[in-house]
Amino acid sequence: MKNKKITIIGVPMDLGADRRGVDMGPSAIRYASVKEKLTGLGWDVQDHGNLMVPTPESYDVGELQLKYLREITEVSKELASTIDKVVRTGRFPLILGGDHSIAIGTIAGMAKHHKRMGVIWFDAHGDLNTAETSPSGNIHGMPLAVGLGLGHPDLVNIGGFAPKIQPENVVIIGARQLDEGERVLIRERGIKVFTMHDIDRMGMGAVMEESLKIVSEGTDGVHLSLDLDGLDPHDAPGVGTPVAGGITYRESHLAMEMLAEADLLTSAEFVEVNPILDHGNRTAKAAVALIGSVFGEKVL
Ligand code: 6HN
Ligand code: MN
Ligand code: MN
Ligand code: MN
Repeated sequence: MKNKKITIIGVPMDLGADRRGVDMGPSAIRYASVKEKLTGLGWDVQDHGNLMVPTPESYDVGELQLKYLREITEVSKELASTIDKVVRTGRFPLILGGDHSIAIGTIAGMAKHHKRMGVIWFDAHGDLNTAETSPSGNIHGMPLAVGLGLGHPDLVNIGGFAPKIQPENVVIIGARQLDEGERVLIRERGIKVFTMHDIDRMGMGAVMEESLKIVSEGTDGVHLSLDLDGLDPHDAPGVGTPVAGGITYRESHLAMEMLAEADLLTSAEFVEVNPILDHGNRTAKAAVALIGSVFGEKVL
């Protein structure tokens, strides 16, 4: 992050999840002063505004194992090309969601610029489902699989090439709810997962040291995809699919600070903030605090 120029892109996407409200995530994060936070840290911040996302009530859900596939595909393409343009101007893309299906577009856009991209997937979930394994048909449970080239061809082939990322360059941190098909995929592809069990045993410091190695070795860029439900629901109650027993506020800050020190990131997204389910915008405030840490905020 040499030139300290960021472009914020909001994606008010809620077609990938069952519960409405996550489309207000970008507004909640802006309201929690994300721009002021970054400006205060010396970044040149441009806000691209929000992409247009269709309203679910005015569209047909389509295939039940791939809800709103058509609309999500269109928004993903738009996001990928927006990110491509931002990167071409030498700016760091910071994407605000919206549900986690937006990572399909983010990864597609970034993979155009990074042949071997490392990915840090901070999440209670694996997001490694396909239509065949998904218990819900919700595409927000599928974006990491799509990046790996698995899933519906309309999603997998966005940008005209696949796969976008390789399993050996991916690390999942904070997992505590995986579906059976996801477990199989993790074993088959050898994806490194630090579950809550691992975080408890090793401590977040050691988990991050190993994670940074995995995403940096042989790669030419690193994307951070941070689902706020990776945090404990006590610290981030405003998410659609909360799972008890998550990463603490302090652990998550340590992770972000270690990422900042490593200076590896080439893009970042913060997703799944749902203000309707939140208490006093706490989850959006946590997102902004984490954004501060990952972009260089220090106590001393
Ligand atoms: N997220 N594994 C569940 C599913 O429906 O596929 C939950 C997915 C949650 C996705 O939180 O980004
Ligand atoms: Mn909407
Ligand atoms: Mn999640
Ligand atoms: Mn997720």
